[in-house]
Amino acid sequence: MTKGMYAIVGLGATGLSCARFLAQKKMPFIVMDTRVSPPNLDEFKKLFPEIPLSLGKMDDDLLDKVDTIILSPGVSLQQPSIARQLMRGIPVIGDIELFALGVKVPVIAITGTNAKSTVTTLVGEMAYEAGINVQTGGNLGTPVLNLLDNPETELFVLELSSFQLETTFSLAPAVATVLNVTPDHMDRYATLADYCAAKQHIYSNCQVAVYNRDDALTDCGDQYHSKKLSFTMDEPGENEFGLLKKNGELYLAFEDQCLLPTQELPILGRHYQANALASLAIGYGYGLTFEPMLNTLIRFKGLPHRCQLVRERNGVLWYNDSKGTNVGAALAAIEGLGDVIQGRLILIAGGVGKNADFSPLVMPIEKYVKTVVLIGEAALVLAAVIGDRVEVIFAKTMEEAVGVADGIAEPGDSVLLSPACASLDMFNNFEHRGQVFTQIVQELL
Ligand code: UMA
Repeated sequence: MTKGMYAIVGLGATGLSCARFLAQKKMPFIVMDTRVSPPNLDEFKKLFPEIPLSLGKMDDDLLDKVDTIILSPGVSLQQPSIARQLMRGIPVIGDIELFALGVKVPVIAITGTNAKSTVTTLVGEMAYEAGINVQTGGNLGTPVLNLLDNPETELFVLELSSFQLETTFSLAPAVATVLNVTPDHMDRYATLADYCAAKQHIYSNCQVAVYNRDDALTDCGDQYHSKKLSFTMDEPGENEFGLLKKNGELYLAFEDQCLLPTQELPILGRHYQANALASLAIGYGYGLTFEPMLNTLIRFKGLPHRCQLVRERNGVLWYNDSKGTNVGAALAAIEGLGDVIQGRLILIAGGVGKNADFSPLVMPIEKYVKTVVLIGEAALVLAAVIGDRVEVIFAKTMEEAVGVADGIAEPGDSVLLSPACASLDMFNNFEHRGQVFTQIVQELL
């Protein structure tokens, strides 16, 4: 086999972007996917009819012949065939590493268990408002290698997952942040410490590290010698963004300087205040001025499927938080909304449980939720954890779940889809789950 041969493992969005990138650079490669029919098969065959393709399993004989593996984030480094190549000393890198080796302009890198898509989008919009030619992408949806083509770009703002960070070595972000760490993907990590270490890897080689003072797992200590900024939901200290009370009003603040009354934020809830503070800290760390950042915060309407208000009907608000794919995200949504609505919540939850410990949900459910409607594979596990603290009702489909919630909700209540689980047992992905929910809710008479 040709020297310098790459194997792209995975033919999802990442794999296809890597194939395009290597082909453009005239680097030799083969492609492998354990699925018989991966999502981009037809497009790949059309674009690269000559490239060898191995489907349906990991082909160890083929992997033995390549010099570098480019691993898609959905495949674990512990997958036996990949672990075997690592033992043989074969480099295993990801698309972010290829990007890092090619990128010529600054990068802001954002990770965290939750809120990373919202904060990535906010920081991107803040930079745009400040007149910078900026592109956002990564785990957010657009593979990073698809962003590299535009020579006008002055700044990249990337959402990075722990999976992507595990195969990244050369990225040197201008600003890096871990927004929060709560258990997720426990089917991929042996311990929370492993998951946290993968996330903290984002700080290596960064110039400014932004951490969350309220979450010790986000703090990298002094090991990277970078400048440090932080955010907190408390009063801010030195080099810190936080909340300050002045004349009875609560403000987003930097050190002792009040910046914006929280009342002027268009999205309700403490979780959004935290996102706003994190985004301000990141933007400030990059050198943005306050004016464009605050303008962005005032007009930002939020992302689809993240605590998105879908409909108000007969005094009941319906929220789609389908992106709540883990316990921490559902917790933020329940507490964030529970604190500000008049009545109680009816929570629709369940799906693929990913071996999660659901017990942190129990207290907020008891405090804010009237009834939990459970769907999907994890329904029984969730029901066992909730016990008889609140009413629990099982539903087989989203349609049934919405119908049940509709029958229970009274004026002032809110219905929240925040599953605390992945969607793949009943839907194509979290977007599909959110779309199905939204459509059913909008069709309610
Ligand atoms: N898969 C196989 N066999 C293979 C390759 C993949 O079974 O040989 C499976 C994986 O186990 C996974 C699915 O295929 O269930 C998709 O994996 P992938 O690596 O091909 O995914 P991509 O389509 O390349 O999408 C990835 C990210 N997905 C994952 O990390 C699982 C997308 O994040 C990201 O937007 C995209 O790259 C572009 O960067 C999604 C995600 O769910 C939103 N991320 C997780 C999260 O946010 O919690 C980490």
